[in-house]
Amino acid sequence: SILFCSILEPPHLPALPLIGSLLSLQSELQPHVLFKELQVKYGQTYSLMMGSHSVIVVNHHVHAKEVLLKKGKTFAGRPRTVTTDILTKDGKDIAFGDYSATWKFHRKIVHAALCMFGEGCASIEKTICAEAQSLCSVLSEAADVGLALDLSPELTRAVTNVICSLCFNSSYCRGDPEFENMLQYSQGIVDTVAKDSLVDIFPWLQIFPNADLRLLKHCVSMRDKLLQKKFDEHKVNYSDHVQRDLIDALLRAKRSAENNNTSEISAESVGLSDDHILMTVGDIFGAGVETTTTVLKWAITYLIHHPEVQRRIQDELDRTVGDSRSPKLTDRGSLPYLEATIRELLRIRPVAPLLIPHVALCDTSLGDFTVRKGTRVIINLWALHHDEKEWKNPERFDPGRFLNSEGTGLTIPSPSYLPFGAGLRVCLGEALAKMELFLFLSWILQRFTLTVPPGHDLPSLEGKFGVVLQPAKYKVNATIRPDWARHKCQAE
Ligand code: HEM
Ligand code: PLO
Repeated sequence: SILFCSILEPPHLPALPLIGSLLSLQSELQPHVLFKELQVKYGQTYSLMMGSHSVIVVNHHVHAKEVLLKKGKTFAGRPRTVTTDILTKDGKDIAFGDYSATWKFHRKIVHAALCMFGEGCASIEKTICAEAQSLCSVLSEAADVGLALDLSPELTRAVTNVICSLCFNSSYCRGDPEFENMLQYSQGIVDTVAKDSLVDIFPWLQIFPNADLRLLKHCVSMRDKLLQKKFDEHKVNYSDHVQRDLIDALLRAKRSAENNNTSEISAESVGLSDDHILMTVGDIFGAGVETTTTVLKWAITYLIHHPEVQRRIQDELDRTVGDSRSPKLTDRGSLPYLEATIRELLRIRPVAPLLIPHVALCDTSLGDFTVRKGTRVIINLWALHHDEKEWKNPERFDPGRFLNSEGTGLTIPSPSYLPFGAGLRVCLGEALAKMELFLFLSWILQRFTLTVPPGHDLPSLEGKFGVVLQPAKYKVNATIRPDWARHKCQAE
């Protein structure tokens, strides 16, 4: 018999100009929403050209898992883009660095360091709780005088200090000029790198304003100066015997690679330049701050929209923790509704709705489709998390989805749920992020009820797409809960 070698390509969008017109017809749609809508016409997996790059968009969990897990190594590449090259000195970091021996080595060291100073370490809980305390005292001062606050800078400082302690073994006070400076350049990077993906990934925005590129370069150089300063301080005080933080761990890995001449390790040490270490720390810092802060902001937004969810979390806290002490990590098991709320937040407003693009490292396939080496793959997590076949009424905020039928334990009701990605490129900070979200939210809700100031509209639930999906800015009233106020009086 004759074997036919058939090459099946995914359904292809017409040439670029049409996408441009599609977008101008529906200019309200953000990329993740547009990609979800295009399924109606082209199916769950389709391809399109962006400039000279062939791109596949995946909207269903079966193909998503084939890319991330089953063929994880084949699809572990990252594309190079104009702005991520500026941010990471041509991919010398983990998140935007292409798959290579150096990348693997870096990821391994950082993973081990995060285990040592993060998940597996009691002191990170202390650090988070100290920041929660300081955050709550700011809220308390505002509550006392009935002042409505934009919580964003306060949440950012709290989260930044946790990462500072992890990376640099240091922290910032309110109003510290170095911290204010950091707030500024970070926002500049988020605003412009966000558009970055748009340069290379979304061709209709290819006309990249030069002003943005200038701003990005300026902000990156401010960031690099700060990282360099911290790095130099660490080099001076370095000792092989004490590892205080992530920089020490990276320095130690570098030294031991340099002192070790076995061929395998010295080959790897090629990748341990100072620039690599700096860019890796920049990644952990940036990822650690922007993601967790964003989720906290979404949490507050949704809690304000859903006072009944807030009340139920508070009831759960009152029953299990009470008001004579603060929540701690060991309470996590007895606060399933709070955990379910965090899961629902990560579903309904995924931090990275399109993940970071993946790249096929060799000729391969996806389902029945042929995929050529170098093809970029966008996993539309937004489509997975809003798939009507998997989630009843996907735009409804309902933490109950993640509870079992008795409401006593947690479940994941659908395989179409990947807030941290999966496989070789899975998020490195998942455990840390979950600890922070749990502690910050439980501390806040034990003490306060959050509402919009009287006469204000509820904040918008529509996110702004970028390198992270950001909620709008708005002011919040924190009211001290009656029980907590009584408790405070007794304590005084
Ligand atoms: C990558 C989600 C917090 C460090 C990612 C990816 C997602 C994600 C979706 C991309 C996976 C892919 O491209 O396939 C989240 C969410 C967070 C969070 C939802 C908070 C709730 C953090 C934190 C850190 C971190 C706190 C650092 C301490 C990283 C790094 C990568 C990454 C380094 C790149 C991994 C790689 O490319 O190999 N994260 N993240 N993330 N995340 Fe997170
Ligand atoms: C955030 C701004 C920082 O100044 C630099 C930075 C580094 C790593 C990025 C992060 C930014 C945004 C969120 C990213 C993270 C790596 C993984 C994470 C993209 C740009 C996610 C959610 O995928």
